[in-house]
Amino acid sequence: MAVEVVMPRLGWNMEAGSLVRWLKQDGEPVRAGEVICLIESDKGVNEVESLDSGILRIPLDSPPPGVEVPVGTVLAYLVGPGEPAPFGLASSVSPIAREQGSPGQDAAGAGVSTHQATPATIVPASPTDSGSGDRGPTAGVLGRSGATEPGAARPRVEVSRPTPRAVEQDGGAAAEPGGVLTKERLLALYRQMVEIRRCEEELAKAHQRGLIHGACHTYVGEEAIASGVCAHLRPDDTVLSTHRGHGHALAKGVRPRELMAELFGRVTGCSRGRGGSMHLFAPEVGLLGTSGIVGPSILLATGAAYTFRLLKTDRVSVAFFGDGASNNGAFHEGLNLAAIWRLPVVFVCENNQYATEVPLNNVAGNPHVAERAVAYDLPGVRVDGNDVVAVYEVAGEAVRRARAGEGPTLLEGFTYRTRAHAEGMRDAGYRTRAEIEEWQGRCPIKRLRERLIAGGAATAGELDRIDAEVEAIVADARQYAEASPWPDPATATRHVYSGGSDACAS
Ligand SMILES: Cc1ncc(C[n+]2csc(CCOP(=O)(O)OP(=O)(O)O)c2C)c(N)n1
Ligand SMILES: [Mg+2]
Repeated sequence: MAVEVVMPRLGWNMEAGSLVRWLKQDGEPVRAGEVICLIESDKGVNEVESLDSGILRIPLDSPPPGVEVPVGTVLAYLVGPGEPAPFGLASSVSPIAREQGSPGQDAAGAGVSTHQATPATIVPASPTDSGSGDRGPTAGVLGRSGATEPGAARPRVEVSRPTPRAVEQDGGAAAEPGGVLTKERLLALYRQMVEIRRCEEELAKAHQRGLIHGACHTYVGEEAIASGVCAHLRPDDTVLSTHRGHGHALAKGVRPRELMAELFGRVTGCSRGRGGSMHLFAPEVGLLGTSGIVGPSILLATGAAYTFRLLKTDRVSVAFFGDGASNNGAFHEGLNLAAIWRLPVVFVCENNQYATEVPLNNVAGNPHVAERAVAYDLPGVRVDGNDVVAVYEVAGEAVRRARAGEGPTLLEGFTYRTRAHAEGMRDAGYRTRAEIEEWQGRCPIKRLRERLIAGGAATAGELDRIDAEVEAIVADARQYAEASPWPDPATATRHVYSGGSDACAS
């Protein structure tokens, strides 16, 4: 099916832009992640990466270079081999104008390409690994630690909170959290990473069309870390995350529908459409929040761990943060406090080597973040953050330690984001295309896929089936998000203060 290539939104308030030139010719094959054209907007000239693979077909009536057209205008198509180009069907109406209307028509992302294989050591499934889909105890999720059932103390909530998927068991979760890596668990890790990737690609497309308001920092390339860590967590364990938090939310149990609806600003979103990309909350699955402020996830997770200690539970708290945050004072304060009180917290630094455009190597006396653990007398472990099996293994030990009362651990996942810092941002000048392409080749999904096939743990057909199932879930989520209602403007001041006070409504 032909995929539209549109005038992308580059910058949060860009309304129109013009083609500078195509970097691929009509009829040339394009690989997802390749730069296909240069676009000029009021922010300057940007390279634009394709989100799909296919053969580029540029209609004769495509807007020529230098002519300004609205964001969302169709510029070209990507078609499959032998597929005719749908010239003449192109709509020149900006999807921004269509926003209130019918759901989007986008095709979903490209297939998984081949890559070097590393044989895996696969542990056979034990008879007790029956595939029940149960991720652990759920009865206490809403009731433990005296937590208020979401909505209960807020009489004027417009929509009910979504059912936690860990409770609903929709097939996206492994059996008990953690444990020996059986085939079932490996497939669950694969599914989780594909789900994150496909959601991010769909969100990037929606952002390009101007359908997502505000910033959108994708997690493409880093999926192994959220997936490998959260696979050990129970629903009543908690996660605090960052501006790049979509993957953490999904891995902790937020469903694609609620994630997408939130980014589309709809009332069915996990934060009821009031938070957007950087303010995702789903306490019912243990997502205590993502945040646009760099650093506080470390302190908030330390606080959650202190609560778990005071309540005498065995719950575990996880802080995800970037390499940039490791130079924030919160890092020192959080790790020090957690160390002296031996709190049940796992600090997970996602070292993608840049803080926006600043290389960690330039701003850290010692860029090996895990080595800083020595200063607090904690275990510090650096792991290949693009190897989900390696992440799973080190995270398993860190979560075990925390749950057993042995104290905190600092994990550093060494990784890379293969898209721009945020959607629409220029992605040149501080890193090279060659570097990006090298890391695209280390894609954690491709790596696990090849490893599973080479090790005989799964067939290509089994993995293709998972891809197709996820594709359908993500397409459904996109339609659900677009079809969902906006929050009622009259309710804008609700939920600002705790207690559901109506005093703020006027
Ligand atoms: C306290 C604070 N300082 C600065 C910023 C601006 N800012 C937003 S994202 C970012 C880079 C963060 O880098 P890193 O922690 O490595 O996370 P990454 O974006 O690489 O995932 C910065 C500096 C901010 N949001 N909060
Ligand atoms: Mg970073």
